[in-house]
Amino acid sequence: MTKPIYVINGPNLNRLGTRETGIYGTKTLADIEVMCRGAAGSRPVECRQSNAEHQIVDWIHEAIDQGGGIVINPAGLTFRSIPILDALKMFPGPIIELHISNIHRREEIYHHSLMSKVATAVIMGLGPDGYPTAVAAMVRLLGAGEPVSPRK
Ligand code: DHK
Repeated sequence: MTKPIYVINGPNLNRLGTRETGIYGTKTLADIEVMCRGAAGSRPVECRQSNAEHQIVDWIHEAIDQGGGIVINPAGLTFRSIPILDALKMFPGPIIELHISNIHRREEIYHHSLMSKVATAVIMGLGPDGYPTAVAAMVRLLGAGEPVSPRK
């Protein structure tokens, strides 16, 4: 069975479409899920969103057991969550950290991601289009065989 790509979204991203549309655009999370499934082609995709840190940790554990790769936008937890960082450290496959906005052009509180040090790659500033871009890159990283991860 082909291992799925986990697309995990953090707090407040369930409000996409109406949330600060000047920064995050007008696409909803449902729109983004359709874009991710299109970019994944035949590879299965698990799309999840939670405002709860523990739930995101649990989904990363699920991906450790069943997933091939993780595309994650931890949103506001990017800069604070050591539990999410610790969970990602245990994931054996490629990880793409994703932000809709370019966090380096935002306020100082958004500048220092805790996650980038364990990510295979970081994509930011492409708006909602960053999601299918990340999924397509993950499909290539996973290729047909074993995940290729410089993290090893
Ligand atoms: C989303 C958020 O919710 C913010 O807390 C981050 C990120 C930026 C994004 O650009 O996707 O800082």
